[in-house]
Amino acid sequence: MIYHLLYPLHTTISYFNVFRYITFRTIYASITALVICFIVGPWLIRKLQELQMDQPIRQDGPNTHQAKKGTPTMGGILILFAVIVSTLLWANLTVDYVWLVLLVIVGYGLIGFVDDYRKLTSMSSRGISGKARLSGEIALALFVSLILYIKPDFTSNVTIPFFKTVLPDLGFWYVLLSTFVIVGTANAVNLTDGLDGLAIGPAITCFMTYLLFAYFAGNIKISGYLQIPYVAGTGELTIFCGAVVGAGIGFLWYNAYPAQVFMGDVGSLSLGGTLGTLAIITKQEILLCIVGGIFVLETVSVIFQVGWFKMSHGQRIFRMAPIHHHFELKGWPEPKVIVRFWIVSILLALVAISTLKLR
Ligand code: 57M
Repeated sequence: MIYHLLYPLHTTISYFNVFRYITFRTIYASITALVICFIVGPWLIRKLQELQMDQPIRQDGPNTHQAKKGTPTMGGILILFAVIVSTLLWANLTVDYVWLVLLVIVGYGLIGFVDDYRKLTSMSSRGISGKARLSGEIALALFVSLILYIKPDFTSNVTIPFFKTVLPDLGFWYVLLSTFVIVGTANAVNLTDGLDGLAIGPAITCFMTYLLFAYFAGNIKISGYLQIPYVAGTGELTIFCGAVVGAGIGFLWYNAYPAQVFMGDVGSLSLGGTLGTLAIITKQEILLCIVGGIFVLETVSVIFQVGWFKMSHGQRIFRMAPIHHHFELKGWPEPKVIVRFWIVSILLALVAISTLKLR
């Protein structure tokens, strides 16, 4: 909105020329989202408590989690509200990619909200059926992937990290890859969100990384210099990523150990689905495995645990999956697990960014 209202006035008020710059609008999108969280956060937490939106704590988890009884969930509503308002204020709304990521964050947020609400009304940690949730996730991801596939200026080539000239064209198979990336990332973030700040920390580093990738991919000079695919219009996703980073930091203010609120599936599914969509639009699909390595590690730990548990008729690889519970049961205090996962996430983001030059 601000871009459309104030930039055209730069001919009379020269200062307003600043609104054309993506960097300026990204910074203020972050600040706006952060301030919204500080203003709305306390009210929302009180509201969730009044409505008794308390997270059901499972009995079969680490005993330390029983102390979390009474913590409200669905704090992801705060993240979504801050991101949507800040993006609508600061982004150039004529760019279709902006509406695409807003569609994903709202769509996956709604799926997560229904799941959270069902858990709370049935007072169990089971929500809507796994099949129903997965069907909704796949349907939305497929719709977004098809829109990208039919866009004339969007290619079905996949970027292979470390190889600048290897850009295999998957054709229609790209739609399936894209759907898998979006749904997979949504569920990986969902699995990771099992300790205070454990999901939002790596999400902040991931969105900061894709903020850079979106800026590079949308700038014809920088993308040419780095020899990465130029995707016209992704520069505006820098503003969206800035809003997510600001909202994530704002949410972390309340979700930091000991958490006053959990994000709920409304937060984890929407953040993950949007991160997957950004990886597709910026043509850095495979690199997401490095940037989001913490989410990959958590998901792989579950796959191996459940797979081996079934194959060995009850034996476990980890003390408990996902792997953050394994370290808890090894005696690591919760804050130590969380901060060490954050550190690994920052290292992975730096390595991923470095691959743009190591090609
Ligand atoms: C998502 N949800 C947290 C909160 C958050 C197949 C199996 C691995 C699935 C997995 C599972 O159910 N995952 C669901 C993780 C839950 O957090 C809520 O869910 C939202 C995210 N979707 O926003 O609303 C609990 O996590 C804790 N939490 C915090 N701080 C936070 O900021 O402490 C969350 C956010 C909350 C709270 O205790 O209640 C979750 O863990 O369920 N299942 C598991 O992860 C379970 N693992 C398991 O069953 N392992 C078995 C299997 C694999 C064979 C094994 O290894 O033997 C663990 N989770 C729980 N109890 N709660 C262990 C059992």
